[in-house]
Amino acid sequence: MKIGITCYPTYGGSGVVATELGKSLAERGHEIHFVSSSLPFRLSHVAGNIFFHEVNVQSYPLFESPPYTLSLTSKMVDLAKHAGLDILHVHYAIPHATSAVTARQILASDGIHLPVITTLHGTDITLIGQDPSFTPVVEWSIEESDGVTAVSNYLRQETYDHFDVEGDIEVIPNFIDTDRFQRQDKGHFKQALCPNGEKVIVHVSNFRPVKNAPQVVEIFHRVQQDVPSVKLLLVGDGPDRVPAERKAREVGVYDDVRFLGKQDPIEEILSIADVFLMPSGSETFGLAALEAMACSVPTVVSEVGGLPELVTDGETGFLCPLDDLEAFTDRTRRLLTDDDLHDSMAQAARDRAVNTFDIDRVVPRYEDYYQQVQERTSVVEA
Ligand code: GMT
Repeated sequence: MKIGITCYPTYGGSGVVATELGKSLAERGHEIHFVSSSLPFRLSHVAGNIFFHEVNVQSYPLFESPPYTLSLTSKMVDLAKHAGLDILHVHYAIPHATSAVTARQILASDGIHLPVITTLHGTDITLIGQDPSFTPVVEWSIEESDGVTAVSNYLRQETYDHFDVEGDIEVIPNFIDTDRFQRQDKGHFKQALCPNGEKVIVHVSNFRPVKNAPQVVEIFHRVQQDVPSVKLLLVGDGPDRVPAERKAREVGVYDDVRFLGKQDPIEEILSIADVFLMPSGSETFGLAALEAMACSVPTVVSEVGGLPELVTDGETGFLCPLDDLEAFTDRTRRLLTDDDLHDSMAQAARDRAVNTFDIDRVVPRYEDYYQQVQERTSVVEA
């Protein structure tokens, strides 16, 4: 199949999922055309059957901000005409689904059939999509898509609860390459960061307020009261990085916290982790927690959104009530001090990642879905 994929190119779960999906589909013999405002950050190599099409956003004195949605739509139309796409798969509804269904209509007026699949990822539904300035257009774009997928049952239900949407939504969870994401021997790295054999807590996010990064520092501070020999590694960057740094200074743990910034080889950092912390206020899936699980790291996460579909409480990690910092502290402390508990959860986390979320299990579900949508839309056309 010739498949167009649109996503945000920046550091964030939806872009990661879209890019890894495209790379995997290419390995399975499909021709993949990425359409994005810049090269997606996980698309470091371009294979023979992977193409990248940059959306050129035009500025003009009358535009307060350049109309990305329109430029994207035009690029989609152009690509579909010249590459002969079989399907266009867009990630994150705003504005990608809107551009895609508009492109489809423009193409239809030229007699070109292009089915559109929209994957809902998170705040396009749970937060920003519910703003009245977006809701009607999000609803329309979802209903007009030929196929819609959501990354968790939770997100599927949120969509029905908050939008006037009646069409089917297929749940296809996020996935992980468990060959790449597995625990590796990173003794030198561990020695460099933890010269006295300290335990390691890791948090990975884009440091948006929803990730509660300052809470991570507070939990670490509380854990350190009982487990002094522990370090905190914070990976990623975003608006809450400075507040998290401030918090670390305030509570006096700054010397034991390392801010590593945006990192690509996440699996190397996770390979020296003992616990992964994710106290998010909302999380439709929690891809970063899945990456940790694949690297045999037990996770301590908020019991919100789609996280209970990923983390099995007391087996692969712990679910804690939102904002209950004592619960987070207690579970983290237990994992750092009880080696048997830690090791059995580490193994169970890895098993769950491999048995349920491995890339080779999940990507064929997208292929099947593409097939279904193609068949269904061609029947409607006939
Ligand atoms: O929806 C967002 O906030 C952005 C999106 C992203 O691009 O990072 O994150 C969401 O999609 C990820 C991939 O499907 C999920 O793993 C994240 O849980 C989800 N983020 C939130 O729900 C906050």
